[in-house]
Amino acid sequence: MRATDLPLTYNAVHILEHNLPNRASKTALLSLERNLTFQEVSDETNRVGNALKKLGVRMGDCVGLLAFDGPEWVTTFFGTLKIGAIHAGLNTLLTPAEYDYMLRDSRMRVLVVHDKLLPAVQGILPEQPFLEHVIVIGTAPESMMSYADWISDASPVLDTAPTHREDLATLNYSSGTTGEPKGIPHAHKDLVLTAELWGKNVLGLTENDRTFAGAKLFFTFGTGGNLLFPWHVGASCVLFSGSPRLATNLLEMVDRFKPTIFYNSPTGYALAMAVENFLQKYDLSSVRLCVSAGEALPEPIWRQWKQMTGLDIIDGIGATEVYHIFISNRPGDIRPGTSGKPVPGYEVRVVDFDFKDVPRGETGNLLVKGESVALSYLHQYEKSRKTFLGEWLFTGDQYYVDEDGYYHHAGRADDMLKVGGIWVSPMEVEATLTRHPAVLQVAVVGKADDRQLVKPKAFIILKEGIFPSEELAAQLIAFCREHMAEYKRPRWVEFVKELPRTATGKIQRFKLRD
Ligand code: 3UK
Repeated sequence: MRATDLPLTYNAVHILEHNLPNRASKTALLSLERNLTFQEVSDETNRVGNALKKLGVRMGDCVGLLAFDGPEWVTTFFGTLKIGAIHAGLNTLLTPAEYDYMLRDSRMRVLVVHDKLLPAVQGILPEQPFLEHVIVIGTAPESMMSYADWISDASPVLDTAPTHREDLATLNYSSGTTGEPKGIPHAHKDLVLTAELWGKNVLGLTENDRTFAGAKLFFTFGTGGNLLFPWHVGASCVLFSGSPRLATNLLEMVDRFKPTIFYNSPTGYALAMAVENFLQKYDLSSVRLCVSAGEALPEPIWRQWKQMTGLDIIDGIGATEVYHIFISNRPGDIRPGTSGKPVPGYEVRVVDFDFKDVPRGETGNLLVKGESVALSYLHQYEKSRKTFLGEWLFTGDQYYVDEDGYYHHAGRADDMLKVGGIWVSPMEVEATLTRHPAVLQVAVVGKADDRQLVKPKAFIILKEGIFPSEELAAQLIAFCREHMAEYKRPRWVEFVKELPRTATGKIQRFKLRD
């Protein structure tokens, strides 16, 4: 599929509404709160769209959504798109200062917020220069309107705004590892393109599938994987309003709602396997395929999951700038420990800092080109110029390609270390340490030694019942000597209780550098 295959006037609400002629009464969405058919989602979406219009929202205006995954998230999302407004999906784990930045930066006019998340924004609401209305999912305080009241007398009939396929549909803020959050705008076409190119063509979703994700809908990994892609093929999704950080929450959802496709982060898979006797306690037999993204999936985790559950994990690298996954393993063609091969519809290059292609096997910077790539960041000219290089997106990732054409992630350009003049991927050191039986989680960063030469340092969380000691630290370093080129070994080991992570689970190595 090419963008030009879409009609010029195209609105991504089609991903929902194409199901109405033949699947109106099929359950589209399952959740602990309520289940909805495609018809019910569509009716409520129209009510939201009409209610937004009544507030004065017009094409091109921004509507923010700060909510847990559930029916209202979905109807607000599609209601916003259908009237041609721009949806801003806000991460539910941020601080008031970050929300303040996003509300201003996006020029948000309406915010739909879950009652439980209201405290995180209440303090910054009075000072907002652009925000006009706040709608509360759940119980609204005196001064605000509840979602239920808001849509109660709105009509379930609504015409679709005549959006251009290149009109903006969504805005996501990428937490990143450094600096201000970056607003990443995507067009209506990007949503359906990724659904077709990866969801249908690579993952092989069919209408018989039922998806479930540890990744939340505010993250494009979740919006795509657990909403747009299943609905693009007429499949159903399972939404969970609770925290994915507790592995038992996710396992219970799988046991109860019987999804066929399960998306999670590598950390999520590791945490699930750390739950004692999880296979005896939870029935995972409905699942036919697992997906991992957000960070590289280490080969040992892939193998252990396969050994314990019999299930394959499809690891693919995606980015908010691309909307979704653009290099991926695929069913029947998996090379554990790699990101797989470029997704048809995308082109990738691995280049040096002069933008010359590096020879196969050598590590370089990953560039990607494809029709779902955003055009720029919002209000960030300098960062945009460094990232959106004409047709090519500079991902900031380091990759090498093996002799069989599989793409191996070798860390972020910004996390890579030069040790004795040679590149060391902190992630490779981490992967090695993770194979040691005492290690639960690990992060490796560069630290300057007494001669101001950078060497790797490991921050390690030990498994339960194992305690820090100098002997153990020495053993771990010896383990690295044994399993890697010697220069890559960490020179220091620090045992910690926690590692700093972004809201989407990526280790924030910059916070560990001093
Ligand atoms: C890293 C990976 C190795 C990589 C995302 C799937 O993660 C997503 O988007 P973000 O904008 O981050 C992008 C960056 O994360 N990364 C993601 N996946 C992998 N590294 N292996 C992977 N499988 O550094 C990339 O540049 O938060 C993932 C779908 C949609 C997404 N937005």
